[in-house]
Amino acid sequence: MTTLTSTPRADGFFMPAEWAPHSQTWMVWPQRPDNWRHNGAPAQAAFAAVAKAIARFEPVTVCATADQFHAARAALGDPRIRVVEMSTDDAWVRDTGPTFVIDGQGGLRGVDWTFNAWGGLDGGLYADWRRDDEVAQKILEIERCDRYRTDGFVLEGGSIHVDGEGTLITTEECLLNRNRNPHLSREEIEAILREHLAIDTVIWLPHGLFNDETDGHVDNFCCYVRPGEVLLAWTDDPTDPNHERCQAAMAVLEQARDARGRALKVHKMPIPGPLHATAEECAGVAPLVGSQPRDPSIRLAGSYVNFLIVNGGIIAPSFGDPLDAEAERILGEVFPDHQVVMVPGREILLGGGNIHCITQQQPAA
Ligand code: KQY
Repeated sequence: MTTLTSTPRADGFFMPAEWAPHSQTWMVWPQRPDNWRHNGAPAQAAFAAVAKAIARFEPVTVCATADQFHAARAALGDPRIRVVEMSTDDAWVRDTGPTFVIDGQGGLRGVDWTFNAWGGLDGGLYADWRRDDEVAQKILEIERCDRYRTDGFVLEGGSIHVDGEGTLITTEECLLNRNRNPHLSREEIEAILREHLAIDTVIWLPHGLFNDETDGHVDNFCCYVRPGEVLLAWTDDPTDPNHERCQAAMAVLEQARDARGRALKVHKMPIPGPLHATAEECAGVAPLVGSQPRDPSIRLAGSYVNFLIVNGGIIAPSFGDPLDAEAERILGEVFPDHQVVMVPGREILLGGGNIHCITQQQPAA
């Protein structure tokens, strides 16, 4: 397939909102033993449950390494789930996969951002990440989509959300982090986002959720639910380290105007927990030099905002927390035309993310 030297905007392509119709969702099968306990077995069961929940609404493709192809096929069962062989470093296709762009006339292409494992050698989460940096290209080859490659511009899909009407929301903690694009100013980063996603306005939240190992991805903290309305992770507890982050985000959102000149309506979503891994859960991980530390003292960045919108459904994590029912109620309220399906997310959280992080929607062309 062709690697294009123009930009999506110049060619009339844009990133649609997540609620626009999908042709399928992509996932990657987890197996990395320094991130997933017991060589990934409990995470594989959790990912399979997510894939099966999504498959009730739209087709799913799961990429698995040669080692795991047959195990994944057997565990996933459902014929609406396609399994393809692909070499990868880990399983976060939100961040390693392409950001699909459409032109509204049947055209579908992909943006292949440079991936550096959330910070490269300056706080990144593993080395090396070369196979993960190739995931977007491989997915685009499979789908016969032309590709825009941003050599020299690092970005992960989980660090952005769009409303499909010209506005993007992100965090300074991630996009302005010195371990992503230290050679670029805020204005230069905005210019690249405008060109590659065809957005006009960027809303910068100061931070993401406390202890998020991605350096504050917005998809674990705040998302659009429709144009002009966002859902923000929230705590009223002043002793919670997230309190200041929530207040700072609210201050920005209350002042913001989107690309259409609208003020935003902000819905609040309580933060579960505080959640921590148990000693037993940590003991199942096989650390390498440079792996993320896993320890019960470290608060996990659990969030109900880390859900995926699919055709007619919302696939959201539950945590066995007393707030699970409230989260399901709020999601039902803000998405009255979708069926909310809660899927256990603790095992995914132990690896550092959740359902939105392990999925990548492919919009219908
Ligand atoms: O949450 C994500 N988008 C990725 C998390 C990566 C965690 C690796 N341990």
